[in-house]
Amino acid sequence: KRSHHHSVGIIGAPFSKGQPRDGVEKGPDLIRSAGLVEKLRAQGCAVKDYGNVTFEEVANDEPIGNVKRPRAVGSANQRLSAAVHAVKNDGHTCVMLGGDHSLAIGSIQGHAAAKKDLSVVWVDAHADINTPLTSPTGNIHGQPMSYLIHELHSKIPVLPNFSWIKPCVSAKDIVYIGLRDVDPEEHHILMLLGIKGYSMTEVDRLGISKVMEETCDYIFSKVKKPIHLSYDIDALDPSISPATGTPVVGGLTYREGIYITEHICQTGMLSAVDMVEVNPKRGKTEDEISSTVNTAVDLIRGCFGKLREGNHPADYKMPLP
Ligand code: Z70
Ligand code: MN
Ligand code: MN
Ligand code: MN
Repeated sequence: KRSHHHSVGIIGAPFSKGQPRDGVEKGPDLIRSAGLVEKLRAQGCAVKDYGNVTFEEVANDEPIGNVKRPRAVGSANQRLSAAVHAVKNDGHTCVMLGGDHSLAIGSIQGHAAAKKDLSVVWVDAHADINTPLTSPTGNIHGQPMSYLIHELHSKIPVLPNFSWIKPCVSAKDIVYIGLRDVDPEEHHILMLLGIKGYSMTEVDRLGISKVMEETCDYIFSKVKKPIHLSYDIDALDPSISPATGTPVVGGLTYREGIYITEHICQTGMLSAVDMVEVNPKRGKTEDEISSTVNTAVDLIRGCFGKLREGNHPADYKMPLP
């Protein structure tokens, strides 16, 4: 199988107000500083960097119930959604660099505005499917899926700056991989809606190759919908990616993490990627930070054709003596 030409549009979202720890807004520029654009070009991608979305300052963003900073999160995601929509309309596979995982609201919404009927592969230690009423923390990065799923629409209260959001994903078009820290209320929602998921237990039981084979059989069982891959760096084990807000032991290995991207790439249906929750301020040493950031870069490279067996250009000519 020949690697095809990838056209990549990168959009940075330096936003942290979906959770309490600062530093995660440094993610986009740090991932760029590790050579993302250059490395993608070196592997044969056409890359356009759209820069970072700018976010408005929101004064008096008081909680609604226990939901923290709803106005800032709603506004930031509305802007991100427009940016992602534009990247998709330009014909690129969109790479959204976060920022915290609340940004999946805008990323998936903007993607869905350009491409009807998406499937979502959510790679994360967490399910991020709390509703505003089930959330134990009020942090919106633990809730983005709840705003996006048709079947949960009736459970979502009105929030300021959230009225532009229209549910755009069906429960049957979602697959989780890497789960190991799921709240009881979230587990109930996953069971109620029959959402497909491979926790770390299933990764252990089946192996990552079977997990990915089954994932793609499942999402392509009716029609081949474009894939939105939402990758939380905390899906990986903290021994590889410690610089993140809520590291959870027992995560994916580097190789399992990369295998997911290689497999999704070879479907030819990858349409948008989120790489979120890289937080340099949570790294205890420079090595912890660079390991986390370089892993994020490698995961994105895996999404766009980099193979561990090696690659070469289709028109490569041997040098002659
Ligand atoms: C918890 C909540 C979460 C990431 C923590 C945690 C959610 N379920 N997501 N870290 N990336 O607050 O809803
Ligand atoms: Mn997450
Ligand atoms: Mn997570
Ligand atoms: Mn490909």
